Amino acid sequence: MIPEQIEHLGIAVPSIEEVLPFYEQVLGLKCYAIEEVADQKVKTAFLKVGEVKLELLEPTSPDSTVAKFLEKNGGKCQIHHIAYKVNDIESRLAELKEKGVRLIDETPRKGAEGLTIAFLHPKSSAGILTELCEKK
Ligand code: CMX
Repeated sequence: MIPEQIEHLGIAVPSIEEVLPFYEQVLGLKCYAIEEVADQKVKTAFLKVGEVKLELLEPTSPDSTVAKFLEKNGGKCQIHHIAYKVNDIESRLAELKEKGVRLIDETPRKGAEGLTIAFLHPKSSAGILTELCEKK
């Protein structure tokens, strides 16, 4: 499987509002979308750096996986996942499964920005939560 490019970096943050001034006023990036992903219990904010996006992830509930992740890391902002752009995500997942990679999503699902996504378990992806994304 050769990913086409990094689609986005997911960064867990306790509060989007508190960190946005760094990205917008210091780095000069522009937040072009804020979206709530209800089934993941997160609010997301997107900024573009060239072709790559940053996805700021704020938990909307204490039982969100992102809330758990933040709690485990002392409540500090931290890189949460890397998302790779792929084509034919179903075939990529089948290839990875064949190689013994543990999939969180056996079947792709809809994620933020209408992308079709699937996560690989960090225990099976060198300790970094890894997402595959396809724009269908
Ligand atoms: N990166 C690396 N490791 C992670 C991790 C992350 N983001 N999240 C959890 N882990 C590790 C934990 O540190 C833990 O490791 P140890 O056993 O060595 O302590 C292990 O994975 C299990 O962690 P846990 O706290 O028990 O968490 P869960 O098993 O309940 O969930 C995971 C972990 C990855 C399966 C879950 O977070 C998940 O399903 N993630 C995919 C969906 C997601 O992240 N959604 C939010 C973003 C949505 C979006 O981008 O729109």
